[in-house]
Amino acid sequence: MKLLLATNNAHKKIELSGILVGHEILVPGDIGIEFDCEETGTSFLENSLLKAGSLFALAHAPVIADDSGICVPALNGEPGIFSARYGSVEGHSLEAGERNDYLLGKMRGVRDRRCFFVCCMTLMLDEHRVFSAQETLEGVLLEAPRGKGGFGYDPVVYLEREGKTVAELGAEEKNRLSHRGKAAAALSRILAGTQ
Ligand code: ITT
Repeated sequence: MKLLLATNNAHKKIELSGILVGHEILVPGDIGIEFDCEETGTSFLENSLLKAGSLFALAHAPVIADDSGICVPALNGEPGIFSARYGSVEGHSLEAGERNDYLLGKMRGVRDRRCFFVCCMTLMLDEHRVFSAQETLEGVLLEAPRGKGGFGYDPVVYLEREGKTVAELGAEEKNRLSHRGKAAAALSRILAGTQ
């Protein structure tokens, strides 16, 4: 099935295309739609529903939306739903590497280094057929980045069982373990049952 992904993040398209094999993942730009959804929700679920609903209103075709981020218990759950703009000040948005430095700066000297990624993914087949799945990936924050793969916070999140950061995983391995991979796998099962 053709699925329109409500994102401007090219990494999400790449990852999702590797997870939802057999489906064609398009982003708004692929079909000439300019998409910019204001993320005014107070949870990953609310923002995911907002993104799905606003793209569906423009495209009137099956849509998938992903709202994701990283939560750090020692920082009271920060950056959470604000992960994409963490550390940015009005008019100046940080690059991913700078954002990682900003997060590690906040964690300097903090012993509880637990963190977890969250992804809430919503599939909107039509206005009345809406499915959401939310998943996590748990890790610990390193003191310095490691690895070149993935995107965003991947180089600073270490997975103890794998003995690697998320940025040191192969693409397939990340998709198997990740918050996004697990949420998409749940929706893929729903898709298989609804076609
Ligand atoms: P769209 O809203 O256009 O989809 P975005 O990047 O702004 O793109 P989000 O609002 O969902 O998306 O913010 C997600 C941020 O959380 C993302 O920019 C990364 O900083 C971080 N993030 C989410 N998933 C991640 C992953 O798998 N690996 C590393 N960082 C991730």
